[in-house]
Amino acid sequence: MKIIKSKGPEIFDIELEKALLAKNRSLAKANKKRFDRSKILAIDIMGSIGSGKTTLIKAILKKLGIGKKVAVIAGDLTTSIDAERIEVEGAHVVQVNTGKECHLDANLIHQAIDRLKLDGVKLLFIENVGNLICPGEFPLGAHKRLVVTSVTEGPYMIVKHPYIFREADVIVLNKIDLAKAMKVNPSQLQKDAKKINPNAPFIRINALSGIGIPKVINALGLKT
Ligand SMILES: Nc1nc2c(ncn2[C@@H]2O[C@H](COP(=O)(O)OP(=O)(O)O)[C@@H](O)[C@H]2O)c(=O)[nH]1
Ligand SMILES: [Mg+2]
Repeated sequence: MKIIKSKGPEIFDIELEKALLAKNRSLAKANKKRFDRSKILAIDIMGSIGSGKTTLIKAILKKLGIGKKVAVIAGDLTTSIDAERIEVEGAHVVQVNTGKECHLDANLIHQAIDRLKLDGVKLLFIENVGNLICPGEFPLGAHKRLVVTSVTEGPYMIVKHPYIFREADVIVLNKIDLAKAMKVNPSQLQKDAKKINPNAPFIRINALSGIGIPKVINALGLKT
């Protein structure tokens, strides 16, 4: 733990146990090798509770229309609601309940892979547990990490969570239909994101209506 002295209030900077993170990273590498062996593209979907992770996965599946060739691992504290919502799109879904854990980790994914019927599966979505803090530090072995944020989370969501947005390969701003009502300026959020992570495409979407979904599909390197 570092204590940062500044002119304002005292700031405590707590680092997670290094060994724990290193172990997770090495398991993540093993997961990635496993995906590569099976020629599966794995995508980790992160974001706050209610940002639209499940709705986005459903919208992508609808647009791609490749049903059973897609598998989804749905992380949730205690329920299987999202797994059931995604299953109706025809994907094979495995639910991972994390109890009190605020993120999935590479070991949980390793166990979930064993439960997945991977024959013929080309694409795997992993819906991470909903928050913008813990999942960033725990790569799962996915080839791409996407962060969904939404205008209903207010104007400071990106500046307050630089670590997870830095981790992202693709950043998605959802619920643009509600931007005016929320008095949130999508261009400002885009500027905030570009400052933290200039390389990640920033895509504005409405996951319910489908606006922007083709751009997300393109940014993830998926084919329609
Ligand atoms: N207005 C609007 N609502 C959305 C949009 N995307 C998702 N929602 C709604 O937001 C709520 C949370 O979405 P969900 O996908 O369950 O979020 P998750 O917790 O991140 O998986 C649901 O009621 C969705 O219907 C959007 O683009 N616009
Ligand atoms: Mg969800």
